[in-house]
Amino acid sequence: MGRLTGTLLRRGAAQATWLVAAMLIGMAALSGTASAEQPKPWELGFQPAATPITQRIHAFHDELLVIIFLITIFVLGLLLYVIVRFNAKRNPVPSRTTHNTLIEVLWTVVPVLILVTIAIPSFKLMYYMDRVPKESMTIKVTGHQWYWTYAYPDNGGFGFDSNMVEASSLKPGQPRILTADNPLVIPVDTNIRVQVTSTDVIHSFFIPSFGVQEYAIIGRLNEAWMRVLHPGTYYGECNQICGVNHSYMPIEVRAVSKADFQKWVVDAKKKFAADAPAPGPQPKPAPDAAPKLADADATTVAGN
Ligand SMILES: [Cu+2]
Repeated sequence: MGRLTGTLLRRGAAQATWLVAAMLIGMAALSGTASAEQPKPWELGFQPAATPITQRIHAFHDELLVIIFLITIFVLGLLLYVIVRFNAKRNPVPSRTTHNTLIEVLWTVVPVLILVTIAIPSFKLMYYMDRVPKESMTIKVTGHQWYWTYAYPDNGGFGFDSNMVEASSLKPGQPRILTADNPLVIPVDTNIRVQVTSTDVIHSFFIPSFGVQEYAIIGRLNEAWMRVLHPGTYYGECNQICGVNHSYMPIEVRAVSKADFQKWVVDAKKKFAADAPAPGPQPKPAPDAAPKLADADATTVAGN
């Protein structure tokens, strides 16, 4: 009986070793291919970090993983020890011990110390994410049901809407539900202040590879910041349930070199000048345009 159990245990251990090895190889293969900045099928872990904030978030996550691993192993060890050492067969007459001051102090103080060790880097990271260090430009993001508006107040004050590209209109290589008709274009290596607000319900501006997630709340101006390290296309989504088309308001960000960004600004100003005005206070309409607006309003009111 003992020999049979031993054989079974050994076989189980061998199988478990193989399973763990296969999982590790699979994880290594997947992490090797996950080089882009968008979700991938069967992806494990985070999207690669694209900003200093995300790098710090990932480092903090890895630290926590070590702490969690050590705690789990310790608790598992204790459980196994108790199961083996204090089972009914070995202890026909159980001990009636109920209190041990030293152990009680230890299991209160040690977790407190662990939490403090976690809290210090956690708060440091929160404050780092909260304040933009010496920003060089601002972008205003406005959430709507169900699209985003991006405005560039210190680059000429132009703005534009960014809508999802329907699956039937996608070009090869464009990801479904993540591609936008007018992506948010930003320069790399620039501290960008992102102001986020909304006009209807609560949305959330979320770009995983930037470590940016900011609520878009009506009547409030929330703030985040980002500095993208490498040029590329990055994807995010609204991640606050905001209505029936919540999953169809993607965020596509194109990070380009500073020179390319300046070129894009010149083109974008012309391209979007003819479109609807950007959100925020608008210059007064020219005198010749005013009667037209008044007429339109009067018609609408009369029609109602
Ligand atoms: Cu939304």
